[in-house]
Amino acid sequence: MRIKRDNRGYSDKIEVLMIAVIVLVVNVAFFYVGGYFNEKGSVTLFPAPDPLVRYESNMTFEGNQSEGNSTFYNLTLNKTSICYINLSWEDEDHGGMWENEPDRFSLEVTDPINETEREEEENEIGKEGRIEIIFDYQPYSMFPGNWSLNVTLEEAGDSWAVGVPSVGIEDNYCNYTLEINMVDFR
Ligand SMILES: [Ca+2]
Ligand SMILES: [Ca+2]
Ligand SMILES: [Ca+2]
Repeated sequence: MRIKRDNRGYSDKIEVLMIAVIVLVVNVAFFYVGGYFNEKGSVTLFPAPDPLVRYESNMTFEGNQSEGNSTFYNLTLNKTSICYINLSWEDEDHGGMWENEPDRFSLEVTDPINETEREEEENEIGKEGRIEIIFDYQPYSMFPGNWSLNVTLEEAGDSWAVGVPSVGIEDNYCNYTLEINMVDFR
């Protein structure tokens, strides 16, 4: 009987040891498989997906636009999650005696699925003018395709002599910069 009791005690110890080993193995397995506790406290067996990588590509065009006329751009752009289209211009400075009235541009952009956005702005006197149009497809992306852009100098305000309103210099044109910035997450 004693021997049997001793044996039973010994086998109980083995069972406890086995359980301890299993717990240790499971913990180590979790560590290597990448299991982790998420914020809610439940266990996930797979690691979180890699964060998306940001890809960027740019195009820049410069032009000299005559008053009342347009320049069209037909472009094939990359796959993009967000497309920023920026038109900027600086009205000519005719010197301290002259005040050059604002130039007013419009920018119209059509994407590959025929969505169109149009903005029209004039510069403050003596300052840079700017139009920004943003196409945001997040969390999706627009496939590579044809975009059309239309830059129009709607009006080029003329220069007038300060204090002599009837004396002017014609302003018939304006230089501009058109920038396209495509951002994609993959
Ligand atoms: Ca003019
Ligand atoms: Ca002007
Ligand atoms: Ca001008």
